[in-house]
Amino acid sequence: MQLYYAPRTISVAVAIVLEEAGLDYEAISLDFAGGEQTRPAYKQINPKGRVPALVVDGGILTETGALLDYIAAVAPQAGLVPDDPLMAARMRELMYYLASTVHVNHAHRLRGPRWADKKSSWKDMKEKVPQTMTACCEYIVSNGLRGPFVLGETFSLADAYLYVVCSWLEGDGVDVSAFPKIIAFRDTIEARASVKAVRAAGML
Ligand SMILES: N[C@@H](CCC(=O)N[C@@H](CS)C(=O)NCC(=O)O)C(=O)O
Repeated sequence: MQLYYAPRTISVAVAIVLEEAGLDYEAISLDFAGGEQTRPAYKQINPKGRVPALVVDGGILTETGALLDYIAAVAPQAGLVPDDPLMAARMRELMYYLASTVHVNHAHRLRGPRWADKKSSWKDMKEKVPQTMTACCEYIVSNGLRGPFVLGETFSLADAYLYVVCSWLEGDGVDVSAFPKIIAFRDTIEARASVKAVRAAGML
């Protein structure tokens, strides 16, 4: 497999899960500062101009949640999705929330031109990010993160996803000290060999 990624982006969740699954992969870093994700060569890989993209036997996959589910399915021995349907749905409940709400709120800090043309609108959107991301943290600690892992005692796909999102919080202006459960969660995930491996590779 080949993983197209950029350091510290959501694509790193895919690298963490590939490590957890014990699968071989080649990590290909894109130069976001140089706009490599917007160039025609990369748009042939992912027409959306985003990371991650994962080249697998049979095609190219995009969307973080879909990639994580694919990896879990091809490496069932890693036990990354719970067998219990309700717990599996709980895991995806948080993953869909991260994709559809939290990541989108975060993107308002740097990607204002996606939604508005006026610079004053970008400034307004950016200023709102600490508030929206703090509200997301409040929801997550009350309803999404059981502790120590998302689902309680067992690591699952949602932990890798949430971990990368939580690595953005200081940059998004969230007072993380107000969320000791998130600090404890980050410490728990940080200690995993998978995270140490991607950090050593310069992805985090
Ligand atoms: N819904 C997509 C979002 C992917 C996404 O927006 N990735 C960001 C990095 S965190 C990106 O590639 N941004 C590049 C850009 O906006 O130009 C997913 O979950 O995979």
